[in-house]
Amino acid sequence: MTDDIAALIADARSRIEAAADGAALEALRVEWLGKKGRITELMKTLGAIPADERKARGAALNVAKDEVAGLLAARGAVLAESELDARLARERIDVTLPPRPLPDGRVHPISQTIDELTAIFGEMGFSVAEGPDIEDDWYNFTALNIPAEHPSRQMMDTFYLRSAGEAGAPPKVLRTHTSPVQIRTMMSVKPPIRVIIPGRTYRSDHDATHSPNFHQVEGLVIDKAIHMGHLKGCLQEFCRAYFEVADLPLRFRPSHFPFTEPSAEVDIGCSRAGGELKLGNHGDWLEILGCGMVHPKVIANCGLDPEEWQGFAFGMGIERITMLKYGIPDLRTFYEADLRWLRHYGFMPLDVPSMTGGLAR
Ligand code: 2NM
Repeated sequence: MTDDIAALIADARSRIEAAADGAALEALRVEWLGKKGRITELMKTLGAIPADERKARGAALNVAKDEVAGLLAARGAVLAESELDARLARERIDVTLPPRPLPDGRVHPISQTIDELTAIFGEMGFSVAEGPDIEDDWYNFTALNIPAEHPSRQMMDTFYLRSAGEAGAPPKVLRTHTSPVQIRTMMSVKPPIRVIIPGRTYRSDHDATHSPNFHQVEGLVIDKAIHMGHLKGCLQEFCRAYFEVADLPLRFRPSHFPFTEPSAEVDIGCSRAGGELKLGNHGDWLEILGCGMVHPKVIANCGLDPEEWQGFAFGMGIERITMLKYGIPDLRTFYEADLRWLRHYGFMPLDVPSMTGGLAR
């Protein structure tokens, strides 16, 4: 290789290695390899030199061209990497920072409890079902084995709609429990069934401890050979997870509901010493929910064969279990939309309950 070409490459090398950024490098590419670049111009002079020198010089220029192209590419890669490093350093975010607290909005305790119930029962394989607030008499009462003369059907207790029903049909009702959704589920889903139904319910009842609209969660399991052992295990698991007391004792007392047989009411262990309620194994009891084995008539009303399918159901008031867990003393405050109350008892929107490591965080 002739000395002038070797010097050319050395010059290119030192200039390229000193290029500070992509723009400087591109200018060098044009200066050396562009249409009027230094190597290109030398190529153009080949025709004017003697034939015996031309071949060797042409080859040397091609080597120089490849060499310079290689130097440009190598420097380009180095610059791209350091530019990426600089950008990563500049745009660094600390993913361990907690989310910034929002100034105002809070999740209402009722919604929080529904999210918690969904997490606990979700872990046990339950899904969530929903249904209409305005129900047919049949779904709300008849299918549930509640007879025509039953007190819960009285105008005194139930909101009836004046003219929403078809001519001749009984008037529609605001659902008095979420059980009609269990009926709808049994009629539309092929067992096995594991659902919970949290939702708004209505009763014509208004005093310090009753609201005309309140919230319930009911659960339903239908499968082959389901028995009261499953019912007890499931509700014990739920109560201990929800109230976050690992050895919380449960007491099952015989009771009566038209839609279950046998039926039971469930108490959890507590103490009321000193006027302060404490949950746990302290000798006293607090009623918390109702449950039972779904009555064979109810199963048959839904078009299922009670000889083949059995199950259990349960129901509880969401306000009540929320008041117990979070120490909210007055039912009426749930519906007052008082922002000071919500700031005190509400939950952060990103504080979504999950069973990872237990509910307590
Ligand atoms: C309760 C208590 C006991 C219940 C039963 C049913 C159905 F549809 F399966 F028959 N739904 N909900 C039930 C049973 C509800 O609430 C205190």
